[in-house]
Amino acid sequence: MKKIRPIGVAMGIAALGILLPTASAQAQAPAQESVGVTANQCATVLADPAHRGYVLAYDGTYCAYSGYLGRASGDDSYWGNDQGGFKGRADDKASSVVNAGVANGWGIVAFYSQSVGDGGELCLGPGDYIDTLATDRAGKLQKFSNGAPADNNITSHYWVRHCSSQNFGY
Ligand SMILES: [Ca+2]
Ligand SMILES: [Ca+2]
Repeated sequence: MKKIRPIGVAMGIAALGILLPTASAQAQAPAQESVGVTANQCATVLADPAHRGYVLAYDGTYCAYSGYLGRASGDDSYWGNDQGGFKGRADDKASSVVNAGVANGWGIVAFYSQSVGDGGELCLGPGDYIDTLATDRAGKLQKFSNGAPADNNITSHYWVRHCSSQNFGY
């Protein structure tokens, strides 16, 4: 006898839920922000159709949006001036990069430690990203082909068919 009453109450709540679909949808929305945890945004950036054909760079690791430095569908011979997709404040700042280019024969991005393709080279294939330029996946210092550290050191980039140094990120 006592079980009948709770069932009746539950049915009443279910009926109310049908009348309040928006409240139900809000309750199901997942929480996107995690306090104290740095989310890796690089894969999200790569998957965004709006970025297709571009190379993007971020001041912080994991492509944190707050550190967005710019993007370019063409070459940029000097990230330290106001020409091209990367402006002056982008020079020697990048700590994560995304190659959202297409594999059309010129889909590799070659980053250089100095302007106009001078200095060491670090390549990144299309559809790939480096979320931490400071270290490779083994935790070792990630470098340009000339041994210079890659983090906070990119100064120019070119789209290339082949990576002449074969020094790919990670
Ligand atoms: Ca940085
Ligand atoms: Ca540099």
